[in-house]
Amino acid sequence: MDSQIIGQINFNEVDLKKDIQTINNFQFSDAYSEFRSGTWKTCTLWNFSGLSGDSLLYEYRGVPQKTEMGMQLPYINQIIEKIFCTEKIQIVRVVCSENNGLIFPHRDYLDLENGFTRVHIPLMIDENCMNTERDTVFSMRKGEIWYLEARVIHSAGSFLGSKKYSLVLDFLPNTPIKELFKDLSYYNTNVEPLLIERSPLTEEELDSILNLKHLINEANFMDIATILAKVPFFKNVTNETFFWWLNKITAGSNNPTLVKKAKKMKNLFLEEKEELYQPVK
Ligand code: YCP
Ligand code: CO
Repeated sequence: MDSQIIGQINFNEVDLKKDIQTINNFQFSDAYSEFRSGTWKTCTLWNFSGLSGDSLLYEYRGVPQKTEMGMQLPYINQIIEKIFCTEKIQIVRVVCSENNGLIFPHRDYLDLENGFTRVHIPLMIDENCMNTERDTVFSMRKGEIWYLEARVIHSAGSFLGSKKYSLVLDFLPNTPIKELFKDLSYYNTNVEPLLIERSPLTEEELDSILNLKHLINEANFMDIATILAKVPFFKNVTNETFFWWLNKITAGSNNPTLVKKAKKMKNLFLEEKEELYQPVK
């Protein structure tokens, strides 16, 4: 796995709770909704413009401004400013997922020139919130500081009744991990990640998946894509199998519209073309 734990924070629970209560009342953005199923949403705390509505990612030169929402979270700002080299930060967001919400397997920064160095810090989470990276599944724990290797295929979901708030910091591209930290006492690469064991995919399960070609239509396409995207969290298959299955199922459906939809999805998630995004400048 290329993502790794790079540090740990012991939160002041009282102060964190106050900020989380504030976040609960935020109006989250629907940016990148093409990549999600169910509830997966973001709110932008720091960015180039200082405008909360400026919620798509883009590279810029200069220092980040706190948005209206960012300014309302004193404890989270204090933590970021104490631990990290803020001059290397470009964007800070909170990502929320709940109600079995998920982000489909994808690679990030495809629409950007260099991308970012991405750090995740879960603020509220439990072990039913999981991430995949290729053929590995893991759960981040509260307060862990993770380097997320977003350039390789990954996905995430919050299952059963679980809800996640994760602080996502995008630093300048190619920043060596140690150089993200202002206070190196938070840097620690010796914490074992919580890896999730999965059961093997049986023949019957695979047959059931491929037999969805008989059922798939334009009305249930996204539902079936959602079912497929959830399999790698629980069954021992690589997350990239999602694209292989969707291709096989749509090809077997004899509906060219569905084949096209599947191709479009793969193109957007793995091989993005520039014109699909119009970043706010
Ligand atoms: C992000 N990038 O970095 C989004 C998530 C895929 C594109 C969905 O938040
Ligand atoms: Co991503």
